[in-house]
Amino acid sequence: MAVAKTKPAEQGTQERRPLSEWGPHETTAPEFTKDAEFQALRQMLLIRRFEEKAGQMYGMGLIGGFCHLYIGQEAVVVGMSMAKEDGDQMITGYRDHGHMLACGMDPKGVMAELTGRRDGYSKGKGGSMHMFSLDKNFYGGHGIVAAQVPLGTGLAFANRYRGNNSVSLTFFGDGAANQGQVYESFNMAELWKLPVVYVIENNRYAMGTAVLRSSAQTDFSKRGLSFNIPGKQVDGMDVRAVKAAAEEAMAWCRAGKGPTILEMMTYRYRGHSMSDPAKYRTKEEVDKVRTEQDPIEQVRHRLLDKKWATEDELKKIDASVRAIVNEASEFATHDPEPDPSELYTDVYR
Ligand SMILES: Cc1ncc(C[n+]2csc(CCOP(=O)(O)OP(=O)(O)O)c2C)c(N)n1
Ligand SMILES: [Mg+2]
Repeated sequence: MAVAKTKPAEQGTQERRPLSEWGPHETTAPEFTKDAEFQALRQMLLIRRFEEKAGQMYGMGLIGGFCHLYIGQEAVVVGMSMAKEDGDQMITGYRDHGHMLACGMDPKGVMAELTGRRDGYSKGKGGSMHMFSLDKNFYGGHGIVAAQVPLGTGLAFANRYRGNNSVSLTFFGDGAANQGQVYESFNMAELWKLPVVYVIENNRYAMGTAVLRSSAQTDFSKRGLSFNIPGKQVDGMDVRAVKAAAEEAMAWCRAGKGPTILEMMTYRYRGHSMSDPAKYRTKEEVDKVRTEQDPIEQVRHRLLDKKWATEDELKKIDASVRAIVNEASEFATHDPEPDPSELYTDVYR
């Protein structure tokens, strides 16, 4: 038997698709109507500005604990939510503020939870990774990598059982995709034809580990093949491509054909969390994605090119979004902390 001459980590970087070839299978996306472009712009801007503000507030010591920003990945959750129907659920991991906002949760309540205040979604006791809204069909917010995958599969089981025609949108990362419970979930979901779209947000890194160093099969859209679950790679930086793929996947689920996988090729601009100096990648790599693929810039350019908006109108939209975010941060810094008696409520044994 031949003996490997290189260390496992080095082997992992060889014979794999180099980063320069990184990209989705399909690169064309159907056009958006003018209304859809504006809707996508507003929603993505809300997430971007909210996250920038959360980053600043964290730096000022107003937010404590874990805080994982979604900046760069906005097109994924916004495109998915544009295809959503009333009753469809969303569930994700800890990089979750964008999902909450896309579900229509109140930015004030999300920000107040980040600052640990009493009007936060979990009464200030949960923080960044632990918020829920039954009202908006958002099921968290989970700090344990991949824990949301069986839970999201369970939501789909409930939909099937109740015959309500709703779909569970279950989001997780490229790192989470290597977890065992993901494959147990895939098996049951296909066996019982559960209406779940597994959205793998492939942002190329799991903490400081690049996908190419950690994953034997880096095409995550193929991860369901042995269970007969169809998958597709999607340009997760183009909100139009995301919405189109989401519609197709959700129609499949609603037709009773079972689960599907969408691998979103995306990128996070910030570190894994606020404490990550991101030394495992170059500034050039980040700058290249920002300048060539930014999801918000893509929409802005199309609106200007088609003369659907002027620079001035776009600035006004940005200002109105900033005003919503400023109002949320004002609220979150003036809202009182929870009463100490809250220490003894919502505790289960
Ligand atoms: C079961 C478990 N193992 C390890 C961790 C530590 N951890 C937190 S995030 C993370 C990386 C996950 O990366 P990915 O799934 O790609 O999501 P991303 O952070 O890129 O959004 C790890 C290993 C954890 N929270 N839970
Ligand atoms: Mg990742």
